[in-house]
Amino acid sequence: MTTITITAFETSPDRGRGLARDMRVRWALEELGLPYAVRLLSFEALKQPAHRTLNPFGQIPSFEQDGIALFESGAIVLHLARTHPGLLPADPAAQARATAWLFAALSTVEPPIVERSMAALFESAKPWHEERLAMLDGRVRVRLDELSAHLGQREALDGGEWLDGAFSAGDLMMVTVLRRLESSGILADYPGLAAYIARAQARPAYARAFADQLAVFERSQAANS
Ligand code: GTB
Repeated sequence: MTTITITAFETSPDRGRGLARDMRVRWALEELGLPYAVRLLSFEALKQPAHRTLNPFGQIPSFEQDGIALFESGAIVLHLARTHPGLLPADPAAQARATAWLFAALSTVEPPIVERSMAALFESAKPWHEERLAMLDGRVRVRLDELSAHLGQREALDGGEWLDGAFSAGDLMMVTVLRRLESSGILADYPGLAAYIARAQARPAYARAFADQLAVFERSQAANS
């Protein structure tokens, strides 16, 4: 087996907050105990042919190992979880449910959250901004209400702390998606979700992944000062 190589921002616009999508791949690698190398790319390098052969959309993260080259953070995390024990249950039905949660994070919960963050970041000067933000907040809250209710049921049923049984790739993905709301203040209205995120962040693998991506940002700042 050759070394796993992933790509990440040379200087992340999130300033080391671990919100860029290499964080979920780093976290999965740490959960699985897999060593890896990181190729850091500038925004310019992302759009060069060399990187587009790995990711046609010119984005991070990508993954390479033993002739397998992947893009899309969800595909990368799923590949890792399927090929190494630790992030998916062995039982086929439980494995399918954990995979469903990974897709739910990416295709049901993440889109309204990303749309809201984009509006907050780039549309604040528009005359219709407040009205649109309120509408987008409402869409996010529908999903948070539903997710919160699900986690509440899990806890009431058997003290379950995660989306379905043990911590899985589905929880890992959901937590990285929810973290994008940190600066919005919305999570303060969802103590159950805030506690769920905090439980995940208390995992040693999360701490290692977070520290590694933060170190990249800090080095980039030191080099530019
Ligand atoms: N669907 C793809 C996946 O899941 O892998 C999306 C990949 C993606 O959006 N990559 C972004 C990228 O490469 C970085 S993570 N953008 C550069 C480009 O498109 O040119 C998105 C991101 C960026 C910044 C913050 N932030 O500052 O908080 C958060 C998330």
